[in-house]
Amino acid sequence: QMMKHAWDNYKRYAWGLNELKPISKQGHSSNLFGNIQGATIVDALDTLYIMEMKEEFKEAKEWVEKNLDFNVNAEISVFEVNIRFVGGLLSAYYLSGEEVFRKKAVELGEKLLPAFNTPTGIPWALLNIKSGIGRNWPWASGGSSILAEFGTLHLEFIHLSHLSGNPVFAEKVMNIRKVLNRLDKPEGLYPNYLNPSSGQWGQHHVSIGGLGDSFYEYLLKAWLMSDKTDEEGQKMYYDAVQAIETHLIRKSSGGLTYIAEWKGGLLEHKMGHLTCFAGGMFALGADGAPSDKTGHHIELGAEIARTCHESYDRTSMKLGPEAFRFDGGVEAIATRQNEKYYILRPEVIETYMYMWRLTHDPKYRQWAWEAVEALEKHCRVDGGYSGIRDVYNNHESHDDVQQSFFLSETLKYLYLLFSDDDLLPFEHWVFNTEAHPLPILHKEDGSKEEKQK
Ligand code: DMJ
Repeated sequence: QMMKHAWDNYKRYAWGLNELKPISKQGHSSNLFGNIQGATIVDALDTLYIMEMKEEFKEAKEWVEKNLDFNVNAEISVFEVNIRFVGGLLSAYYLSGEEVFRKKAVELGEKLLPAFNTPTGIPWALLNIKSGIGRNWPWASGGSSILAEFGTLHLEFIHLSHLSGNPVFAEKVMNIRKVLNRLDKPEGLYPNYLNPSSGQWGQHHVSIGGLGDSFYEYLLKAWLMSDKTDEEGQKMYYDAVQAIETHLIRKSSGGLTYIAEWKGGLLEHKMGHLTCFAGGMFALGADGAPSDKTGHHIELGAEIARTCHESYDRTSMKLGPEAFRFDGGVEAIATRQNEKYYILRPEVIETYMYMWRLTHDPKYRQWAWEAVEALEKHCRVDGGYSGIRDVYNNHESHDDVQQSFFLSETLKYLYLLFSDDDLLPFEHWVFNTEAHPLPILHKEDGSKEEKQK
């Protein structure tokens, strides 16, 4: 029902545009995608398929066939276009077997390749897909590329090589690891900034939330997606988690475990909503941890889930803020006005989904249901779903954006949480960072496409 409401309103008011403004009932365009259009359609394809919304899937597919066009003069975010568009198309292909999605994914992947034309091969953040000219975000430390951006291409690019027979995609992402493995890491941690020309770190700012997050996620998932043959990814992941535990994970005096940010050796006792995905990541990685650590990683996931639930529970709207702090006498509460918003993000529900699948503790379904009720009460409006400016207020001030990740992630993770475990089982699928399922490339599997069919 929620998906139908979000989709129908997007269709009615913003069809073919990137996102919907549910209050003003018109399209919303984000500069992350340049003038590539249809982000919500491509991001939602697999959710529609999984929810068996067949009519909607068919109209989305027809739009992709006729209108999804990458021959545009557009400067795009390589990371955002990869996780939403390439990821969305790949999943739609693997789920439906429709050739159009494979072709479009490979075509778009080829457009992204010039981003890697830097002295080190660490890609630019921004790329003009017509001219092939790249650059970095002007705000990034010393002209650096961002860890969570160049570190979140791996899963999609391995599949692009697999589906196109062209090894170049895989070579580009494997080279990123080579550069990282040559560098000294402060206390074993990965700074968020790396200069693509010099190959040196920028500011020593480490985060498991924004700017760092999905780099760690993709190390673990690269190993899982390789059917546990990618030992380099495995080692990088578990070594990183060890350093994170030693230097970033702390317990508040009230007993809440949290992941702080690290700035040149000093801790900022703040955790972002984005960081909450890490509960699910730790639990998903528990199985591959050294045998004496398996239970510990599950426990760590459970503790992060509890802390993130508290960040929701301590607001008036029962929806979590963008960031919450553990200093100045507060715990799991946002103290700055500009950190009190909620933009329909998935990470807390994502962690509940992993914890539910891996433990079957009913509290995760209860917590997810609390979030559903809060979404229905505060975010649902006539024209779709909107983010909220201040979750501590008793009255909603809507931000008027229905983010495409609400359809691709938040609603999909909720649906999976209340479905049986054999819907997209973890033995066969990994989810990219936008919740697009990609099949595990099984060792014995010469022709995986055949198997999927
Ligand atoms: C999504 O695009 C992805 O989950 C990404 O990893 C982080 N930001 C949004 C959702 O919050």
